[in-house]
Amino acid sequence: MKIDILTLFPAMFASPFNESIIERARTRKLVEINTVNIRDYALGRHQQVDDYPYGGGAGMVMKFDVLSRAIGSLKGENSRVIYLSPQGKPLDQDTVVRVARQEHLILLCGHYEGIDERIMNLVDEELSIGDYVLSGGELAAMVVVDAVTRLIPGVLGDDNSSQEESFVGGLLEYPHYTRPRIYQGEEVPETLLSGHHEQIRLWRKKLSLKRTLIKRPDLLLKREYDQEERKLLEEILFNGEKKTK
Ligand code: 9D3
Repeated sequence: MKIDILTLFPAMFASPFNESIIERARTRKLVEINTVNIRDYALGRHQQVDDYPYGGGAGMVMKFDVLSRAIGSLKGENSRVIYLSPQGKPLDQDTVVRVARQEHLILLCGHYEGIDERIMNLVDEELSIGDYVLSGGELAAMVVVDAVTRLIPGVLGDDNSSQEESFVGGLLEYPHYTRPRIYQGEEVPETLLSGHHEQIRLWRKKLSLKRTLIKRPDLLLKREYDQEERKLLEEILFNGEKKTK
């Protein structure tokens, strides 16, 4: 996977891409990430990247000709141009999975009041990372790169991909514990110490369901349930009592 990021602030990307999982994926050539300075495609003495809006009003607008040259120089057969914008579709894991299947991403970051609307003819997809106001598309692009990179085969190790699928669109994670077993009177749940793998599996599943019910009921509604999950949900909802029917 190759990812080109078009930005006026390439320096913002240095440290997030040089740490942890993304750094390792880059070193292992599983992903190639390039930041491209939009200003490199601006002409003239002043390398102007924005201009006053036609029709007047406050703020500046990023120039279409500059962005068009930039995108044109990067675009190939299998490129997907993604514009990070507050007006985009809010990012979710299904979108991340779909985007991660692409061969080449061009991520366009806006940073001014706006961008000349004609750019939309060169954009394949418009993504937001949520309903709050950022000062530019750069942090959003980093979020996309991070979420996508960890799905590239080999990045996390192979046993993770199946786990990923069962989690995605599903439930919140169960609670984790490690040593010490008791600290300041707080104990690790007994079941986890039992060594009964099946009991532990059911305990974890139940706590995933319970946690999702309490913290993210919206996720519970989106999901389908097998027999075992129905039984656990019943136990949660009816406080352990068996339904007599
Ligand atoms: C004066 C401009 N704003 C009116 C409220 C519109 C606006 C334009 C550009 C607000 C923020 C931005 C910069 N944000 C992004 O480029 C952005 C973003 C975001 O702000 N929130 C969530 N996802 C994204 S993706 C890109």
